[in-house]
Amino acid sequence: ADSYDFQAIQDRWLPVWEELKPFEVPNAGSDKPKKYVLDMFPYPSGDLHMGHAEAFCFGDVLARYWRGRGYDVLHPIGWDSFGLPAENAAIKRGVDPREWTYANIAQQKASFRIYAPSFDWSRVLHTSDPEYYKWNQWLFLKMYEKGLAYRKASWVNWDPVDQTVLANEQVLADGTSERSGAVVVKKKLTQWYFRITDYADRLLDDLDALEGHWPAKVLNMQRNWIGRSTGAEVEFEIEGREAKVPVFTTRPDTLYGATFMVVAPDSDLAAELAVSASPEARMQFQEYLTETQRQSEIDRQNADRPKTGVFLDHFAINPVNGERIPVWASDYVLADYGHGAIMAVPAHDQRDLDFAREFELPVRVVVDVRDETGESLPDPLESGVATAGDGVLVNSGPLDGLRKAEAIARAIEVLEERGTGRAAKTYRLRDWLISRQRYWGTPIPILHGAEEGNAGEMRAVGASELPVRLPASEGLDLKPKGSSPLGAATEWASVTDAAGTAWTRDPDTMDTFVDSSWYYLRFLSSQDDTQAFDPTAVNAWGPIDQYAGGVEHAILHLLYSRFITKVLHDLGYLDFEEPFSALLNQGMVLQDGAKMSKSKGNLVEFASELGEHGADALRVTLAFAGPPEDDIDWADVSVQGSAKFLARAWRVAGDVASEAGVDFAGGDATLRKHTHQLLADAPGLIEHYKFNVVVARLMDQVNVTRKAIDAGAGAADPAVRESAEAIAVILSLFAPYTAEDMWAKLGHRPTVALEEWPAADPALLVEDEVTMVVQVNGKVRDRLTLPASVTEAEAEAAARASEAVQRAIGDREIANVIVRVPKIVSIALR
Ligand code: ANZ
Repeated sequence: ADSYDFQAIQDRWLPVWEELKPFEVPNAGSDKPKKYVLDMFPYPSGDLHMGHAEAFCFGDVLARYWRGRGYDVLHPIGWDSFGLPAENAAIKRGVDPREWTYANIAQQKASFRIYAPSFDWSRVLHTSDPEYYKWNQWLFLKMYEKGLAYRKASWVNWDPVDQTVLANEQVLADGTSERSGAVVVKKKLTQWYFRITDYADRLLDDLDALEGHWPAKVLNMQRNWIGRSTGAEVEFEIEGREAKVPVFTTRPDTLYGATFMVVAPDSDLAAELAVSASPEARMQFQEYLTETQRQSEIDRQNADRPKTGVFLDHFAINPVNGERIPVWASDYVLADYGHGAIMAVPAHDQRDLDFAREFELPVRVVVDVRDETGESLPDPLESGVATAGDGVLVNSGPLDGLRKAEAIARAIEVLEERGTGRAAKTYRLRDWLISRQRYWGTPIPILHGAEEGNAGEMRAVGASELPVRLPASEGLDLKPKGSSPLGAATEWASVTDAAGTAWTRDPDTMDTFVDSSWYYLRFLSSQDDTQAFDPTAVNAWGPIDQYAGGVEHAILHLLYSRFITKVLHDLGYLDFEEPFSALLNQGMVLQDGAKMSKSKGNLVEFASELGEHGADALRVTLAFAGPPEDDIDWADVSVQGSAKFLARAWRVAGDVASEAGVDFAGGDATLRKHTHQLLADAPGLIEHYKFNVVVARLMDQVNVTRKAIDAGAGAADPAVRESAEAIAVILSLFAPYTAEDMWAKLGHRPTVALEEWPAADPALLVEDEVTMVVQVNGKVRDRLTLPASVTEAEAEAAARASEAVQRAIGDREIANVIVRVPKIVSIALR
């Protein structure tokens, strides 16, 4: 017998598949139902690595599965090919980012070719192609028209190493840059934003429908990121200032206990109040502001830090009791949350209490909070502990005697009656900062006035003038310096319109998360130069039925895609409002418990593993290592073990001695039952991502079949063929080459990948059994083991036939029988 040789098998089938192109599906599809299965597209930073191998293996298992279940499956691939790493690598190596990027794409494509995920290659896209980013610009202009793209000057997160702004999402919890690791500082710049905050409620509320379809962890991360708080907006008058100042509070019930106000030092209000403060107060404020700007956002939110602040030399009027309260500035109040100013209630808010104790400001209890014994909690001023819990309102005029929740509602009514406040919500979510001062991205299609007559004016580039092409990098200094390298491309930047007026192009490029926020739509029309996507095709295939990718994208990419999908829905292009109906987050591939990296010297090279073991053994190893959500330690797996299993499976197919098309009915019953149980269980297991269990079941099936050949039925038994065919079909999800070769050995034509799964015959399945209790006059007399599918009549008959039951009945007459299948039969006697 010939021996299993993965290389020969790969060489045999790759050209056949490339000829057949079995995974290309037309937009129109066929009359089959449709599934759109997508893996998060790769970033071309070098060759594929083990993380890619894993992610693309799992996505491919699902794509192949749905094909086998009779669906038309769209499973495209593209490259997320703009972005900082390409540019930084290019600067380091002195090469053109374009060349570097496309060379890496070519290398990844070559690896994918061997690894053989079932992609529809006809739809391939690269976001750095003008044919793609033209539509990024189109999207930007749509957003601009709708007022969803706007420019404002604000404090931004600045990465001093990469010399670029970062979205909040790109700043890690320790205040460093996700990209460079540098400590992020604040800088005031005029930037482009997308108004994602307009969609905060929908982005939050629509998560509920994804429950059970997305990992719970991701849903929670999204919810926390949006961070909706409900409460009230209260307007405070400030003496000597015309306009009132709103504050956001979750506790309007505590208004009578507001004994001072605190303003964020870096807010416009603080700056304005400082101007009309005494010279001394103004100076102190200036110093304090400088100090504040050195603090990271994380430090400012650390409640344990000693409180600092300065008096702003102004007083506010509490709208409910007319009390005059001092206005302070302190860094624990953030400029960009709520209204950047708070009413401080030291008795019931710990940060306010710490501040009041530091600066000897009054503390007034307005909620009587008690312990379990009914004793009032000690006075916060003395104990140093603010009382935040539920209680009864005191010292609060019309709110006295109410409990917290009632008092919140009543306080809002009082404010509304007086016109000094209202119910309000606030969010942690900020608008999406999309401009970057870097070269390798989509140019923003906006022109700025460049002569006296149009200075300060902005104009959108006309749709017919798109794309605004990125100029060649030659001659541009790509090194980060705080302003975009494109500003120096003067020939590119200067535009004269038809009327002879001079304009200059916006030099910034777009955050690459714009590119990836809608790419899944472009796969339906990747070659179409007349529209971003074909709405008919997109609505026929979308939303994505199955999305797969890393949990590192739990917030940024998924939130932005959800937002842009909702915008495109509102613009009338999409029928659906959520892009990803189901999400699988795969774990990481580790080595000796640590993340693989070149610097740690523990990198397992995908290319060398692929060369040594072949695609199938790698894929089976990844699928078998554990639940796909868990991390895989490459030190603990056995690729050789997978290869041995594949060889065993392959030999079973080679040994089959019956003809293709033989009637399975007369085959060995035990083996047939085993095969049909596998066919019955595999779909549920795959749909619940239990790939490792399915591989284990395949291993078991191979062993059982081998035994039947050697010891029992023999190679000519039809049940052996039936099993081998089932193995080939299911194995094709994990080991497409081996399965294809088995399929050919079994006398079939390629490709097994399009073969529909044989149906499990219910008659051959071991039925689930249940225990049914039989009672006579309320006493349990017997327990019967019956099939779970038992009918009422069958259950009653079985109960009456029981000897124990007959003994209990004796010669008395039956008055009534109640049957609740499959649990209980209750017999009442006269
Ligand atoms: C008065 C009050 C009394 C408050 C009380 C709390 C307890 P979350 O839940 O995070 O939304 N706050 C409002 N804007 C702020 C800002 N820009 N920087 C720092 N703190 C701010 O918190 C809302 C509460 O945080 C608000 O309710 C406000 O303090 C404070 F017994 O108002 B509260």
